[in-house]
Amino acid sequence: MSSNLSPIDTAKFVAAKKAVDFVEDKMRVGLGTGSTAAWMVRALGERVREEGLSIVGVPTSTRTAELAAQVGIKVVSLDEARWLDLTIDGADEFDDDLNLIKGGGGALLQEKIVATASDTMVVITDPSKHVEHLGAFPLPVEVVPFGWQTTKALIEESLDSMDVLGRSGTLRMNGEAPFVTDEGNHIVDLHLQRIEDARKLSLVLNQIPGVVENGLFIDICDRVVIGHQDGRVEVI
Ligand code: ABF
Repeated sequence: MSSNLSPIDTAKFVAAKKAVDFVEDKMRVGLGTGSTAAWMVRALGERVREEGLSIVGVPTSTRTAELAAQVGIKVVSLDEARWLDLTIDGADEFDDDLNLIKGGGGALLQEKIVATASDTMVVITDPSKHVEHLGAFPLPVEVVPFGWQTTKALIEESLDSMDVLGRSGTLRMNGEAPFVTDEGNHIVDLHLQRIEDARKLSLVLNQIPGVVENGLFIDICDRVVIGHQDGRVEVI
Protein backbone atom coordinates (compact mmCIF):
# COMPACT_ATOMS: atom_id res chain seq x y z
CA MET A 1 0.00 0.00 0.00
CA SER A 2 2.86 2.40 0.74
CA SER A 3 4.15 2.30 -2.88
CA ASN A 4 1.42 4.58 -4.33
CA LEU A 5 1.26 7.07 -1.45
CA SER A 6 2.53 10.64 -1.46
CA PRO A 7 5.91 11.05 0.29
CA ILE A 8 4.36 12.52 3.47
CA ASP A 9 1.67 9.83 3.57
CA THR A 10 4.39 7.19 3.15
CA ALA A 11 6.12 8.62 6.23
CA LYS A 12 2.89 8.56 8.24
CA PHE A 13 1.97 5.09 6.96
CA VAL A 14 5.29 3.44 7.86
CA ALA A 15 5.28 5.04 11.32
CA ALA A 16 1.73 3.81 11.89
CA LYS A 17 2.54 0.27 10.70
CA LYS A 18 5.57 0.08 12.99
CA ALA A 19 3.58 1.23 16.03
CA VAL A 20 0.84 -1.31 15.33
CA ASP A 21 3.49 -4.04 15.68
CA PHE A 22 3.64 -3.11 19.41
CA VAL A 23 0.01 -4.22 19.87
CA GLU A 24 -0.32 -7.66 21.48
CA ASP A 25 -3.34 -9.95 21.81
CA LYS A 26 -5.81 -9.02 24.58
CA MET A 27 -4.47 -5.45 24.80
CA ARG A 28 -6.66 -2.46 25.59
CA VAL A 29 -5.47 0.15 23.08
CA GLY A 30 -6.01 3.94 23.06
CA LEU A 31 -6.66 5.08 19.50
CA GLY A 32 -5.42 8.56 18.61
CA THR A 33 -6.84 11.23 16.30
CA GLY A 34 -5.44 12.87 13.18
CA SER A 35 -4.23 11.70 9.79
CA THR A 36 -1.28 9.65 11.08
CA ALA A 37 -3.47 8.01 13.71
CA ALA A 38 -5.99 7.19 10.98
CA TRP A 39 -3.30 5.14 9.18
CA MET A 40 -2.68 3.39 12.52
CA VAL A 41 -6.37 2.54 12.99
CA ARG A 42 -6.55 1.11 9.47
CA ALA A 43 -3.38 -0.98 9.99
CA LEU A 44 -4.65 -2.22 13.37
CA GLY A 45 -7.98 -3.16 11.80
CA GLU A 46 -6.05 -5.19 9.22
CA ARG A 47 -4.29 -7.14 12.01
CA VAL A 48 -7.61 -7.73 13.77
CA ARG A 49 -9.20 -9.08 10.58
CA GLU A 50 -6.21 -11.08 9.30
CA GLU A 51 -4.72 -12.40 12.56
CA GLY A 52 -7.87 -12.57 14.66
CA LEU A 53 -6.19 -10.20 17.12
CA SER A 54 -8.46 -9.92 20.16
CA ILE A 55 -8.17 -6.35 21.41
CA VAL A 56 -10.44 -3.49 22.41
CA GLY A 57 -9.94 0.08 21.24
CA VAL A 58 -10.72 3.27 23.16
CA PRO A 59 -11.06 6.15 20.67
CA THR A 60 -10.04 9.76 21.39
CA SER A 61 -12.67 11.35 19.14
CA THR A 62 -15.94 10.51 17.44
CA ARG A 63 -14.17 10.43 14.06
CA THR A 64 -11.67 7.85 15.34
CA ALA A 65 -14.53 5.83 16.88
CA GLU A 66 -16.30 5.74 13.51
CA LEU A 67 -13.15 4.69 11.61
CA ALA A 68 -12.27 2.02 14.20
CA ALA A 69 -15.74 0.48 13.96
CA GLN A 70 -15.52 0.55 10.14
CA VAL A 71 -12.27 -1.44 10.12
CA GLY A 72 -13.52 -4.05 12.61
CA ILE A 73 -11.93 -2.94 15.89
CA LYS A 74 -14.12 -3.55 18.98
CA VAL A 75 -14.66 -0.06 20.35
CA VAL A 76 -15.28 0.40 24.08
CA SER A 77 -15.44 3.47 26.30
CA LEU A 78 -12.62 4.42 28.66
CA ASP A 79 -15.05 3.72 31.51
CA GLU A 80 -15.43 0.14 30.26
CA ALA A 81 -11.69 -0.35 29.73
CA ARG A 82 -10.80 1.55 32.94
CA TRP A 83 -7.05 1.45 32.04
CA LEU A 84 -5.10 0.94 28.83
CA ASP A 85 -2.03 -1.10 27.97
CA LEU A 86 -0.96 1.10 25.06
CA THR A 87 -2.04 4.35 23.39
CA ILE A 88 -0.88 5.28 19.89
CA ASP A 89 -1.47 8.85 18.74
CA GLY A 90 -0.09 11.62 16.56
CA ALA A 91 1.38 14.96 17.59
CA ASP A 92 1.93 18.45 16.26
CA GLU A 93 5.37 18.91 17.82
CA PHE A 94 7.79 16.80 19.88
CA ASP A 95 11.06 17.85 21.52
CA ASP A 96 14.12 15.85 22.63
CA ASP A 97 12.49 15.18 26.02
CA LEU A 98 9.49 13.66 24.17
CA ASN A 99 7.27 16.47 25.43
CA LEU A 100 4.56 17.29 22.94
CA ILE A 101 2.17 19.83 21.58
CA LYS A 102 -1.04 18.10 20.58
CA GLY A 103 -4.57 19.21 19.78
CA GLY A 104 -4.27 20.58 16.28
CA GLY A 105 -7.17 18.26 15.51
CA GLY A 106 -9.24 19.63 18.39
CA ALA A 107 -9.29 16.34 20.35
CA LEU A 108 -6.67 17.20 22.99
CA LEU A 109 -8.90 16.61 26.04
CA GLN A 110 -9.83 13.00 25.27
CA GLU A 111 -6.32 12.41 23.90
CA LYS A 112 -4.69 13.58 27.13
CA ILE A 113 -7.06 11.60 29.36
CA VAL A 114 -6.55 8.42 27.31
CA ALA A 115 -2.78 8.86 26.99
CA THR A 116 -2.45 9.44 30.73
CA ALA A 117 -4.58 6.35 31.49
CA SER A 118 -2.13 4.12 29.58
CA ASP A 119 0.86 2.04 30.67
CA THR A 120 2.66 3.15 27.51
CA MET A 121 2.07 6.06 25.12
CA VAL A 122 3.58 5.95 21.65
CA VAL A 123 3.55 8.90 19.26
CA ILE A 124 3.61 8.26 15.54
CA THR A 125 4.90 11.11 13.44
CA ASP A 126 7.28 12.40 10.79
CA PRO A 127 10.54 14.42 11.06
CA SER A 128 8.76 17.73 10.41
CA LYS A 129 7.25 17.57 13.91
CA HIS A 130 10.65 17.39 15.68
CA VAL A 131 11.54 20.74 17.31
CA GLU A 132 14.24 22.03 19.64
CA HIS A 133 11.72 24.18 21.55
CA LEU A 134 7.95 23.67 21.64
CA GLY A 135 5.80 26.60 20.58
CA ALA A 136 6.05 27.27 16.86
CA PHE A 137 2.83 25.30 16.46
CA PRO A 138 -0.07 27.25 18.03
CA LEU A 139 -0.78 25.76 21.47
CA PRO A 140 -4.44 24.69 21.70
CA VAL A 141 -6.22 25.46 24.99
CA GLU A 142 -9.69 24.02 25.55
CA VAL A 143 -12.07 26.43 27.31
CA VAL A 144 -15.72 26.14 28.34
CA PRO A 145 -18.12 28.27 26.27
CA PHE A 146 -19.31 30.24 29.32
CA GLY A 147 -17.40 33.55 29.30
CA TRP A 148 -14.79 32.23 26.87
CA GLN A 149 -13.74 35.76 25.86
CA THR A 150 -13.04 36.58 29.50
CA THR A 151 -11.13 33.32 29.85
CA LYS A 152 -9.11 34.23 26.74
CA ALA A 153 -8.25 37.60 28.30
CA LEU A 154 -7.20 35.88 31.55
CA ILE A 155 -5.00 33.49 29.54
CA GLU A 156 -3.28 36.39 27.78
CA GLU A 157 -2.82 38.19 31.12
CA SER A 158 -1.12 35.07 32.57
CA LEU A 159 1.17 34.87 29.53
CA ASP A 160 2.40 38.41 30.26
CA SER A 161 3.90 37.11 33.50
CA MET A 162 5.69 34.25 31.76
CA ASP A 163 8.73 33.86 29.57
CA VAL A 164 6.98 33.01 26.35
CA LEU A 165 7.44 34.86 23.07
CA GLY A 166 4.32 35.98 21.30
CA ARG A 167 1.11 36.80 23.12
CA SER A 168 -1.77 36.50 20.71
CA GLY A 169 -4.52 33.99 21.33
CA THR A 170 -7.13 33.37 18.65
CA LEU A 171 -10.37 31.45 18.98
CA ARG A 172 -10.34 28.50 16.58
CA MET A 173 -13.15 28.89 14.09
CA ASN A 174 -15.17 26.47 12.01
CA GLY A 175 -16.17 28.82 9.18
CA GLU A 176 -18.10 31.66 10.87
CA ALA A 177 -18.76 29.77 14.12
CA PRO A 178 -16.37 28.93 16.96
CA PHE A 179 -14.92 25.40 16.67
CA VAL A 180 -16.77 23.06 19.05
CA THR A 181 -14.99 20.04 20.55
CA ASP A 182 -16.61 16.63 21.20
CA GLU A 183 -17.31 17.92 24.72
CA GLY A 184 -18.98 21.10 23.41
CA ASN A 185 -16.07 23.34 24.42
CA HIS A 186 -14.07 25.88 22.40
CA ILE A 187 -10.38 25.97 21.49
CA VAL A 188 -8.16 29.05 21.91
CA ASP A 189 -4.93 28.74 19.89
CA LEU A 190 -1.96 30.46 21.55
CA HIS A 191 0.62 31.78 19.07
CA LEU A 192 3.66 31.68 21.34
CA GLN A 193 6.49 31.05 18.87
CA ARG A 194 8.78 29.59 21.58
CA ILE A 195 7.92 28.15 24.99
CA GLU A 196 10.79 28.34 27.47
CA ASP A 197 9.16 26.43 30.38
CA ALA A 198 6.40 24.15 29.05
CA ARG A 199 5.84 22.43 32.39
CA LYS A 200 5.24 25.75 34.18
CA LEU A 201 3.05 27.09 31.36
CA SER A 202 0.85 24.00 31.45
CA LEU A 203 0.35 24.34 35.21
CA VAL A 204 -0.41 28.08 34.97
CA LEU A 205 -2.90 27.61 32.12
CA ASN A 206 -4.85 24.89 33.90
CA GLN A 207 -5.25 27.06 37.01
CA ILE A 208 -7.26 29.65 35.06
CA PRO A 209 -11.03 29.33 35.68
CA GLY A 210 -12.69 28.32 32.42
CA VAL A 211 -9.68 26.46 31.07
CA VAL A 212 -10.42 22.75 30.76
CA GLU A 213 -7.06 21.48 29.43
CA ASN A 214 -4.16 22.46 27.21
CA GLY A 215 -2.22 20.75 24.43
CA LEU A 216 1.10 20.46 26.28
CA PHE A 217 1.81 16.75 26.96
CA ILE A 218 4.59 16.76 29.57
CA ASP A 219 6.12 13.44 30.73
CA ILE A 220 3.33 11.46 29.05
CA CYS A 221 4.94 10.17 25.86
CA ASP A 222 7.18 7.09 26.22
CA ARG A 223 8.29 6.40 22.62
CA VAL A 224 8.22 8.29 19.33
CA VAL A 225 8.07 6.39 16.04
CA ILE A 226 9.30 8.59 13.20
CA GLY A 227 8.41 7.59 9.65
CA HIS A 228 10.49 8.90 6.74
CA GLN A 229 9.41 9.59 3.17
CA ASP A 230 11.85 6.94 1.89
CA GLY A 231 10.10 4.29 4.00
CA ARG A 232 12.64 4.22 6.85
CA VAL A 233 11.35 4.15 10.45
CA GLU A 234 13.14 5.32 13.62
CA VAL A 235 11.98 4.54 17.18
CA ILE A 236 13.25 6.86 19.92
C1 ABF B 1 -3.73 14.38 16.93
O1 ABF B 1 -2.82 14.25 15.91
C2 ABF B 1 -3.61 15.77 17.45
O2 ABF B 1 -3.35 15.87 18.80
C3 ABF B 1 -2.53 16.33 16.63
O3 ABF B 1 -2.83 17.65 16.45
C4 ABF B 1 -2.67 15.54 15.39
C5 ABF B 1 -1.57 15.52 14.40
O4 ABF B 1 -2.23 15.25 13.22
P1 ABF B 1 -1.53 14.61 11.97
O5 ABF B 1 -1.17 13.22 12.36
O6 ABF B 1 -2.61 14.68 10.96
O7 ABF B 1 -0.33 15.45 11.68
O8 ABF B 1 -3.44 13.45 17.85
